Amino acid sequence: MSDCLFCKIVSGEIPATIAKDDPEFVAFRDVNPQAPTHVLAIPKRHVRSLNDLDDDGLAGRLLRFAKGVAEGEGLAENGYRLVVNTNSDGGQTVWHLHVHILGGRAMAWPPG
Ligand code: DGP
Repeated sequence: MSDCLFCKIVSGEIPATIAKDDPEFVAFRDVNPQAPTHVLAIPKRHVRSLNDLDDDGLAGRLLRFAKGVAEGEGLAENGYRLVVNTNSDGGQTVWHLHVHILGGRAMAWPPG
């Protein structure tokens, strides 16, 4: 989608620090990290939000990809948190489905 920030990262038009890449998904470091490790995993195909996701297979593969990112970042043993902010109350600010992968410190609960 031409005016989507994350589609521009997928196309290389906007630079990002890539953590993991495969034909269907890419993961890159969040520009405003909220934890020692903060990576965003996205489908390369434009999906506006989790509310717009109609592909069960993609959902499963995205989670598996995110798990692989966490393993690659060395987070698997101590643990990590996946977050999918959805629409305004969820705090979504970029309108391309993304999974936050946060780790490197203990996470608080409940989230803010
Ligand atoms: P959310 O609020 O869940 O929609 O998260 C959007 C995240 O995207 C937020 O943590 C900051 C990050 N972000 C916004 N613009 C850029 C950018 O240009 N590059 C990178 N790497 N991350 C960005």
